[in-house]
Amino acid sequence: MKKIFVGICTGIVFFLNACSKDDAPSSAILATPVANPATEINDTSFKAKWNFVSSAQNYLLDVSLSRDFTDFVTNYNAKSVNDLNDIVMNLIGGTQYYYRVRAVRGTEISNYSNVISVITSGTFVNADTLLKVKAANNFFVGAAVSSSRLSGAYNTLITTEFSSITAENEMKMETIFTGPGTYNWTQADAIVDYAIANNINVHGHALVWHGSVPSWMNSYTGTDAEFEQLVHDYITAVVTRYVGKVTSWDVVNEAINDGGGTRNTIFLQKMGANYIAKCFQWAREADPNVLLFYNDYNTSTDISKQNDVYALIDDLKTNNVPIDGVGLQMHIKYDSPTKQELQTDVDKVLARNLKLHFSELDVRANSNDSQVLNTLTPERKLAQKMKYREVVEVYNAIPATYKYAITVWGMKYNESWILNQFNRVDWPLLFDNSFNRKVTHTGFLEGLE
Ligand code: 9MR
Repeated sequence: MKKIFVGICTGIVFFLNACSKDDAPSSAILATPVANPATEINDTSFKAKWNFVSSAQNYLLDVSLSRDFTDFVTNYNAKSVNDLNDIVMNLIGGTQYYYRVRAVRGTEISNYSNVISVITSGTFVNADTLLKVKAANNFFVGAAVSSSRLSGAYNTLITTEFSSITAENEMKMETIFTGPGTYNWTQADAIVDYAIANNINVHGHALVWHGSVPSWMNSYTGTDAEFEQLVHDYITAVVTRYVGKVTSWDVVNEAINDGGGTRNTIFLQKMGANYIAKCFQWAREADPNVLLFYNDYNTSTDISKQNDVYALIDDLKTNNVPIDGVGLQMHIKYDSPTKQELQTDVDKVLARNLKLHFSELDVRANSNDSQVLNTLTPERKLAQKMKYREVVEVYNAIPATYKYAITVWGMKYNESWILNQFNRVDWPLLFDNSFNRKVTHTGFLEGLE
């Protein structure tokens, strides 16, 4: 009896197996392709690219003028392509396009890939949506850049959206000052030359900052007078090299502590309390026309720090130290500072008859003291957008004579220092990882209305 039962069960399992084999697909599920940023972008064409999908026979490429693919470029509504790229032609110069791709195997069609944004070179049709155009000639709209990110889609974005650049790192002491009397100009020159070739302003960052002291200087064993001479020679060499090419410099960066008080840097220790004034003076001697800024962060919310920053600036002015402006870095959060806090801070700069630079703008959607998000919720996204808008509104409303630039601290989300600093995901900039404009960009534009 038991044997008969086992036999029947085995028969059933065999039967089921046989059925399922007949019904099963002949191979694995067709994977979704990954689209890559366009290359060879020019006025009327670009090369759309994507990754290989195993066992795909061809691909279907969509190219559209709208992100939701409601209006296709002629012949690009599921254009069949047998390669992993396609040169999309007969386009309009300076125009935003989007593409996506699907893989095909027989009658099977995969899901859509990610969407890639690309702007053809030339004059943008919808110029009013470009940051620098919208800001007219009232002030520069800047971006922090690096010498390795000046071509391809970076180049397209920089040259279409921005009128100014700042080296995020490569014009700092740690990069340039390789030893006593020796300098590495390679990256700094590349950035400045790029700006000149593209008619873009350069803001220099930063001559003296405790956060970028070369290790050989930190362990310097010479006298204090020799150390001071090194700093003098450094400032003179850097400013002199870029006379007529760099419009402005952050001369001293972050000299005041969080919570107030003079920051105890190597410069303070070796050169004394007067080091800040000396650095400004040396920069002025090297270039009589360059704009000289003091640059710092968190001054809108840390009121003790705010007081000490403006006390420092008052002291410089009282002593006729050449200072032209203040950089408020603006590494801020979706919910802080408030517009009023920001306005109060800004008014303190204007009251001192100094130019204002929002010099390192980014807006964290994850703030330290709130619940951390792993995906950006619609509510948080809106709050972040509104903070961008407020910041730009405040800046745009100041009198023209005080305006200089708003500089955004990077281009794409995934390249922001914020992600490393806080070791979590965030979306602090204007473009996503594929160079697509985000609502933060819209917030910036709305602030310019
Ligand atoms: O964004 C910069 C990051 O890539 C560097 O690792 C870091 C150290 O050089 O500096 C960051 O930029 C800072 C800027 O130079 C001064 N203000 C604070 C910025 C963020 O730390």
